[in-house]
Amino acid sequence: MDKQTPFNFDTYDLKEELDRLRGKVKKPNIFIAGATGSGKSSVVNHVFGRDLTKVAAGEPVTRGIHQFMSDEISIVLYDSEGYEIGSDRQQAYADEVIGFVERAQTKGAAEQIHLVWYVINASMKRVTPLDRALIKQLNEATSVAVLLTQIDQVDVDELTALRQELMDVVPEEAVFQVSVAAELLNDPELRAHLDWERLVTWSVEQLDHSLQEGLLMEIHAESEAMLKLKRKKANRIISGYVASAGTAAAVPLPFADAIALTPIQVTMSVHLFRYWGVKANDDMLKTLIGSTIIPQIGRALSKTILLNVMKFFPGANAAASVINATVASGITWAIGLAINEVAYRNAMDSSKTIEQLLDSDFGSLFEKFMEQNPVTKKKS
Ligand SMILES: Nc1nc2c(ncn2[C@@H]2O[C@H](COP(=O)(O)OP(=O)(O)O)[C@@H](O)[C@H]2O)c(=O)[nH]1
Ligand SMILES: [Mg+2]
Repeated sequence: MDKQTPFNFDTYDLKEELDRLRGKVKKPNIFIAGATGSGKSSVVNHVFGRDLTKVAAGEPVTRGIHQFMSDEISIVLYDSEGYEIGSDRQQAYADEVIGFVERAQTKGAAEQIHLVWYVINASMKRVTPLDRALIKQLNEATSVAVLLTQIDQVDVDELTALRQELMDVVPEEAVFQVSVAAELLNDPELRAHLDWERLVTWSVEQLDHSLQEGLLMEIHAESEAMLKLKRKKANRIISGYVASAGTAAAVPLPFADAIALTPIQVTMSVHLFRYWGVKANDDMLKTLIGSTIIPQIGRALSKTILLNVMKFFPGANAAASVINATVASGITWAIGLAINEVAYRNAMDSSKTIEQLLDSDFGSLFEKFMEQNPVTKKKS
């Protein structure tokens, strides 16, 4: 067994690690189509919690289509200038949009349009033949969600009629009725008629696994359903690190007050904090890991768990202070799940800060996940 160079937390370059992570997240390309005033910007504001077209720099990619991207944003947004319904410009718009999307689909995976949100203002009370033709064409090129917006302006019959007009255009599950009107959003009963959450879930599922994380990071998740989706999808991030911890054969295992984290685990922790949008600067993240996570893992590992783990794994040799890949994987898994759960709780209930939650909950969660973890369980 090769011994790794001992990991020195103090000289760990968190900033470099963050830059590397940022560069690695693959960004889904999302195209927002629809008439001027249909509610495109309002949709973006609501789903992402901010107007990404103001935060990011916009570049025209065709006459009427702008691309919005930024190092700080994990999706790329394409907003189209739209057209006045019924104007001559509508056909030109349709040609421009379909031309752009079809061209993009001939390029590499990173440049393709992964998702189209086609916005129709429900209060216009019609789906134009041009809309129908364009949606059909787009749907042959990529995944298209049709958003019926401003539904606070229509009644049930009008909404049903609109859905009827879309029946032969897209599958029913790709039609979403939404509104940003406060009287609907703030009333639990009325809110249940809005498809915001279904839109996000559906959109995430349309994407390749490698692109889902980027979208989930940008989602303005408030509701329990969204936060649970985010928690569940983090498992994929964690398993990536578990796999690399498993290949990093022998890991020096320090005892007692020493540091029980490997670079892989620190990077995973930072990655998860980022994924959850934990608002903390880089130094603060590092301090958090150093002051709350590391000591708790050290304590937990030096207790019974470590003894149990070692009983199950002859490869874990206390005398040599070395653990084998299987144990390393198990520890990585438990750290990942514990951080994920803490971040989830923090998002659910903001009355406690992330520091407080790490202090109060991380240790017991880590122990719980160590006991439950699939790696250690399989062998015992
Ligand atoms: N009542 C109502 N008005 C909305 C809703 N969404 C957008 N609007 C209004 O419709 C207008 C156009 O919206 P905007 O998002 O700018 O559309 P865009 O031109 O497609 O980007 C604005 O005055 C919005 O305030 C909604 O759900 N309900
Ligand atoms: Mg707009």
